[in-house]
Amino acid sequence: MPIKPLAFALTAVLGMSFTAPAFAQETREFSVSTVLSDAFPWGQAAEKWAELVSERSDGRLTLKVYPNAQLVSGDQTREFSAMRSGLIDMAVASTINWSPQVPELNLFSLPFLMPDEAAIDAITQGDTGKKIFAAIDKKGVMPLAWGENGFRELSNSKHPINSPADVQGLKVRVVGSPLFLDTFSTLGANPTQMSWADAKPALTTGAIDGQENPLSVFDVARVDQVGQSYLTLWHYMADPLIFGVNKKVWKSLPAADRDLLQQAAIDAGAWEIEKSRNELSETLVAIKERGVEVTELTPEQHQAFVDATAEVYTKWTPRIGAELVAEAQAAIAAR
Ligand code: X2X
Repeated sequence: MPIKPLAFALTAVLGMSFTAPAFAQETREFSVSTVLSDAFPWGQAAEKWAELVSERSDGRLTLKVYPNAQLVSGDQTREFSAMRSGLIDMAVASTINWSPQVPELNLFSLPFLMPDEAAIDAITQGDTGKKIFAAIDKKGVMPLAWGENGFRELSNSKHPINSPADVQGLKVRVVGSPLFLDTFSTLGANPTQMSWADAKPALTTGAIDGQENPLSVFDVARVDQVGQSYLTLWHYMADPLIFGVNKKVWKSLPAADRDLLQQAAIDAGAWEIEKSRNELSETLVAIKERGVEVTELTPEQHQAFVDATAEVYTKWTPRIGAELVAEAQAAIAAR
């Protein structure tokens, strides 16, 4: 009988709204999308967020983490759109994966913009970071806090890379924004865009020669086991992580829960940034111990890469916003 469940549902709804204010009692579960699992700092950031939210809400709010971009069938560049439309409630996401929908996020992918960790912080923790959050907000997702995937280093199966000439003709897997195609094409490589889910099989079969990812990803995903024997520490860019919430979900939350969620994201992000930075040197030792040949560039070798990729700025600065790029450069210079 259809009447019964309906009557039951109405009683439940009315009962709930009459017995107590909704914000005090309502138990809610939200989905959180990540690309990498909790074997990686990235997934750990999301789990930490979930843990803090559960603790601080006495179990009233649950964040359920769905790793491996499974909520978008592995297609990580669709995550932002899926969040905006409400298919995903929340995410801890790389700036790279959201950059197709939020052009300002390409800022972080400009080659050699950020020489060190202090430069990342100068952007994310300053006015530029606020402007970037405003751009995300304007595109339909509520940004709450920053985390970090890390400086992305270049690996390949063919030979050590010391100079742009060594990159010539290499088939390199890149992700996300077309900016990466420009960076690698400018260097004379043969870049191919594909998701992380497709990257490891392509490395295994030799369909591609190289990839770029932070040391933590190279290490945990055992990229050395799929023939990537050469790793160059060129620090050409770093992708921060962003904790974000679907706008409808955000608006549905009482102010106290919004504060709780945001503070937990800020705390989880700060925890993860510190942890992943602290683990870097140990990770590098582990990678070297597995026999990977690690190349550290001299200042002159590094500069050759900076010079060779300069034209990426010409094309991408107007797309990102000339003012935003200039402001980021000034913040970095003043760090
Ligand atoms: O796909 C990648 O390379 C990864 C896991 O680093 C991102 O999602 C940006």
